[in-house]
Amino acid sequence: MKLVVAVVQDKDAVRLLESLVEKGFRATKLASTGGFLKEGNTTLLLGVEDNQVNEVVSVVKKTCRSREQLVTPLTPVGGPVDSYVPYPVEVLVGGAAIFVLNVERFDRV
Ligand code: 2BA
Repeated sequence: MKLVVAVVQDKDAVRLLESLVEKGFRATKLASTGGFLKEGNTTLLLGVEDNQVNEVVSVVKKTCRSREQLVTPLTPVGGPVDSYVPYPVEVLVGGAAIFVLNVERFDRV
């Protein structure tokens, strides 16, 4: 058995969850925050059989898409604030970051 952990954008999360549940997968949705942007994203946990991992990954790939996001850098601490102009920079946020972990034991009681 494997645990698939997928970090996705909030905008794709509901559609992704619907597609996965429609295909019979069990999933848990967690509210998470990206370490870099410090904005909300969604982490899905799915316990699946080894032979189902590829199907889950392909549903994620089909449902989630990359988006450009503007980020305004913070004012440098201790630096000259009056001459600092915080130009927004574009960051490409991926469709999903997917991790596949081995599950040692799974119980449902
Ligand atoms: P964030 O950490 O908020 O990152 C959002 C996007 O910012 C990233 O998109 C990437 O394009 C950029 N970024 C992240 N760290 C950066 C850095 N040190 N320098 C420059 N740009 C950086 P993605 O790579 O698609 O990641 C989207 C979200 O997936 C991340 O949100 C994070 O929550 C999660 N994630 C991605 N890789 C991860 C990893 N190796 N471990 C844990 N979570 C990860």
